[in-house]
Amino acid sequence: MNQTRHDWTKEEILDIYNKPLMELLYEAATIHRQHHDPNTVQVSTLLSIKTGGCPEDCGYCPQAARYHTNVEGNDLMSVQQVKAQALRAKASGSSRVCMGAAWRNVKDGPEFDQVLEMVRAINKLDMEVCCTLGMVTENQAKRLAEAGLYAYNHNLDTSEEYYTEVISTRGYEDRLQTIENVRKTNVTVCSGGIIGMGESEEDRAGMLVALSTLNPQPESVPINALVAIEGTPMEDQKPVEIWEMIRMVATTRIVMPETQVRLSAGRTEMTREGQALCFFAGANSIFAGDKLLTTPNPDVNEDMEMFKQLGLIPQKPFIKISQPQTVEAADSQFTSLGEKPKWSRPGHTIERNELAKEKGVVSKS
Ligand code: SAM
Ligand code: DTB
Ligand code: SF4
Repeated sequence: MNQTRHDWTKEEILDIYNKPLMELLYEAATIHRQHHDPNTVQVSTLLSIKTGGCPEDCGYCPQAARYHTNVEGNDLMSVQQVKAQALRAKASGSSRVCMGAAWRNVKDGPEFDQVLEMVRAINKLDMEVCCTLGMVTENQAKRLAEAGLYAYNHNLDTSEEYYTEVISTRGYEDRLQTIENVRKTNVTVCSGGIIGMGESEEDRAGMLVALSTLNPQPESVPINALVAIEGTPMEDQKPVEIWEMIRMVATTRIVMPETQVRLSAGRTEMTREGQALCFFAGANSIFAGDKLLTTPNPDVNEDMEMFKQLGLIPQKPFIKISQPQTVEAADSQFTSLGEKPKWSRPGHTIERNELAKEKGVVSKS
């Protein structure tokens, strides 16, 4: 059995990524079988609990307030609404709910307290709860853990070098710091990225170096194909080819043998055969439900039909790590610190992000 390594180099990863496809598939599938049941796939449902109006300038994101996309912003959902959606997700076969908020970072206060109640409510439904709320402090991560959070998603998105071409409102080190803060708790780490943003193969390998050299490696790594959204700086990016996705999934599987590799955004553009090759190459997790956060995803019935065709079975919750205990707010050991951490603001200018911002203003006038 392959040992998990934390010293992968970019050159080694590039060599893997560029292997003849049959060799790459064989190697990835072999490693996959050593560490996982190849017929089981973890199924998560995304829930956008706070949509749009985000102050960040992530060049791929339809929820950034500065771009002129068709996303309609919403206030934070209520705990009751979230619970109802989670029950629906459970009934359709999901073992995990991932709640996303269009925030730069979590701010202590009533909205965060409400999110903690959502975590409590979903954990009590015996489902894995994941949150993706932007940057968090150690205290905030501890409060999420205490409420019963199972996973925290915080993507590195790309290589450190290419990051500055995508986002100017925060630095790579902020992302790493948040992952470190989550690691100080028992909450598992979910961190991955996006392909198809104009990055090079070196950047893809660079992102996998950054993820695989974390110790421990993330328990879950989502690989997203860019969903190119009109109005964002990346609206004209050409679609990711299925072969790139297969290579990226296989390489991720080889360098992070124990992690759950999630075939994430972009599945509406993939055929069943293409997805089957991704599962063969080591993907063992998907987002189900007809919506990701703001964009379409395959219908859940279609996915269940695909599972049946491929002989795949949805993974039960808490197979890898046992269910966390929920501590009620009244019994919490932690208080809100009202911290104002100094997350960085690199402030470099990304021309295409600036252009996208202006384009909307011009077309409106
Ligand atoms: N605001 C929080 C943050 O940025 O961490 C959480 C929500 S954010 C939408 C979560 C992730 O969704 C991003 O890190 C990015 O990887 C992914 N994402 C956003 N827009 C996307 C797009 N158009 N295509 C593919 N992935 C996307
Ligand atoms: C992840 O890596 N992909 C998900 C989840 N984590 C939060 C989000 C994909 C979003 C795609 C664009 C949208 O629907 O807005
Ligand atoms: Fe905001 Fe997250 Fe979108 Fe960036 S990816 S603009 S932080 S919601």
